[in-house]
Amino acid sequence: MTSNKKLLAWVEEWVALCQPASVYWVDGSAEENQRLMDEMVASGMATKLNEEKQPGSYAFNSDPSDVARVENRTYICTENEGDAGPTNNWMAPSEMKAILREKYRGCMKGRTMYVIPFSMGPLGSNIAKIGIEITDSAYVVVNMRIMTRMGKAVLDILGEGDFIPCVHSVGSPLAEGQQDSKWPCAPIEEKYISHFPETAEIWSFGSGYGGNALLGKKCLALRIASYMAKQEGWMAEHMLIMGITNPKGVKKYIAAAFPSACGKTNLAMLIPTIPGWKVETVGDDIAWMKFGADGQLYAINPEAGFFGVAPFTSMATNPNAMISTKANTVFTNVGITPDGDIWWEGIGHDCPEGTITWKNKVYDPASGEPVAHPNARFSAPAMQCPAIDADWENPAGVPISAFLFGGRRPSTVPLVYQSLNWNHGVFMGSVVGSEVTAAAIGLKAGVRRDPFAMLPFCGYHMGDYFQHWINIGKNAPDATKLPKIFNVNWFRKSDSGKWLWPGFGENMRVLEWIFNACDNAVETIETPIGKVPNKKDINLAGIEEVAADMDELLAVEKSKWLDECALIEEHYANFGERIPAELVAEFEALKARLA
Ligand code: OXD
Ligand code: MN
Repeated sequence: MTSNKKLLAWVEEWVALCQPASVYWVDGSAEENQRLMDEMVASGMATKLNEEKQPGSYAFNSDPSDVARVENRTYICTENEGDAGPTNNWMAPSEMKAILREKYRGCMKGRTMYVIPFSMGPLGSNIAKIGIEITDSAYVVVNMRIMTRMGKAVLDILGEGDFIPCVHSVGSPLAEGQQDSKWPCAPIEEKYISHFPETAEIWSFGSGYGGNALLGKKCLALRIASYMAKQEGWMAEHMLIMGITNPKGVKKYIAAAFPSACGKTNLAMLIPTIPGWKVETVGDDIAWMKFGADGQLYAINPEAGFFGVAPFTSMATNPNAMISTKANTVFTNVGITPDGDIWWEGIGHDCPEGTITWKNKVYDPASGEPVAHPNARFSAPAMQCPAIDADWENPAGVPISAFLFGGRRPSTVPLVYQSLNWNHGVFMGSVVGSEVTAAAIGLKAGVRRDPFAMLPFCGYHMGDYFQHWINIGKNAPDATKLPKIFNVNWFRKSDSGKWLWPGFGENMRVLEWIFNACDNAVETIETPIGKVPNKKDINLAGIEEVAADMDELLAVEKSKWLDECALIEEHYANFGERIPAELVAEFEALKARLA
C-alpha cells in the first residue's frame, strides 16, 4: 500500500511491541467496511439494524465502564510540567512512554492490528493534516471511516510525506482460544489517553469509546492541533461552523464554541422558524481556521461525520440530525427495538415493548434505568445531512464573520451580547462556563468554567492559549475583517425556574440579530459587560408571548455580575503568571465599569 519508509518502520516497531496476530492496512472501501461489519455481527459485538428502517446501519453496546471520554485519564505530556498548565493532567513524556510501552507489550495478542491512514480536512487541502492510527478495534475502523476521510486515497496523498502517528489499543489481549468479550477494554485505572504535543504523537490505551479511541477527533484535531496552531499562527477550536443566509440572499458564516452538551449539534443544524432565513451546516464540533490572502479568517471542518449525542435528538429537536442518521450510521449504547430499529429517551415516541437496552437487558420501565446511555452516540456521515453546506468540503474553507460563545447559564448571563472589541471578546471566551452533564466521566455537577469550551481539549497551557487568541487579533492582516465576537445564553431561567427563551429553531431570532450586528445594522446598548440588543430589534413575530420576558432575558444585573467577577477572580487565579496582561486589563476594565 505504501513505500513511505517512516511509516513502514513505525508500523514495524509497533507490531514488534504489540504482537498482534495479524496486521491489516485499511483501504477504506465499502467492501472492506461490509466485511468488518459482518465479522462484528458474527462475533456478537454488532447488531445489524433493520435494513428498511436503517439501511447500512449497525448498533454496538459498550462495556458499562467505557461509556465516555475519560478526562481524569487524559494527559498532556510536555517536557516541562508548566507547559501543560493547570487544566491538564501531566506526566513527563519519557515517564509516560515507559509506562505505556509496558502496557502495549503484547497488548494485541490474538487480535488484528489495523493501520488506518486518515485525513483531518478535505483530501489535499493545505489546512488538512494526515494521521495514521493503528488500532486493534474494528469498531474504531468503521467509525473512523465515517468520521474522517480514510484509506488508500490518504496514503496516495501522503506519498513519502510526514504524518501524525496515533497509537490505539483497547488493552485486552486474547490468550490462545480465549473467548473475546463483546466490548474489550481495560479497567478505568489502566486507561491512558496520552498526548505528546511537542513531538505530535498520540498514545491511547484501554478504552474503545468515542474521543478516547477515534483519535482523529478530540486527540488530533483539538489537543495536538491546538498546539500546532499556536506554533504556526492558526486556530484549532472546539467550534461548530454554520452558514446563515438572510432573506435578501446575503450569506455569512459563523463559528460557535459551547461546552459539551449545550446543543452544538442542534445549533449547527438549526431549522429557522422565521421566514426567508436559511441555515446550512459546515461542521458541528471542530473548526480549523487560517487567514486567507484577502485578510479574512477561513474555517474548515476537519471531520467528515457527526459523532452526536443521541438521547433527546428527535424530529422535533433536530430533524436534520435525525435524517443524517437514517442510513450508514453506527449507533453506540442506544436501545434496539424488537423490529431492529433504534430507540432512545427523547426520540419522540414511546419505547416499544421488548426493546433491548444499552446494557443488553429487556427494557423494564419499573427498573428506573434508561434504555439508552445518556452519552449514547450516533456516528453519521456529514454528507447525509440535508442542510450540509455546498462549501463544506471546500479546501480553502469558508469565511468567518462572527464567533459565538455560550454555555448553560440559568442566571446572570443575558440572551446575547457583543464584545466591545477583540480583546474583550477574548476575555468573554476565557470565562465561558456551563452546567456539566454526562459527556465526560468523573465530573462534579454544577457550573464549571470551560474557557472557549476548550478545557478538556487544549493541548498546552490555557494561559498561553489565551495569549494565542490575543495574538491572533494583534497579528491579523486586517483588523477590520476579524470576526465579531458574541456571547449567547439560550438557558436563562426565571426566578421560578422557567426557561425564558424557547430555544431550538427560535434561536434563529438571535442569530438574525447577530447577523445584522455584523453589518453594524442594529442599534446596540452598551452595558458594563458588553453591547446588548435593543429588545425591539429581536424579531418576536409569531412568539409574541416571549415579549414579556425580554427585559429579564437581556438584563445585566450589577449584583449578579459582581458575584460573577468574584468567581472569575478564582478562575483566573488558576493560571497565575500566564494570564495575558491584556486579559487582566479587560477584567479590571469590567470591574471598573461595574463599580
Ligand atoms: C463531544 C464533546 O463532542 O464532548 O463529544 O465535546
Ligand atoms: Mn465536542
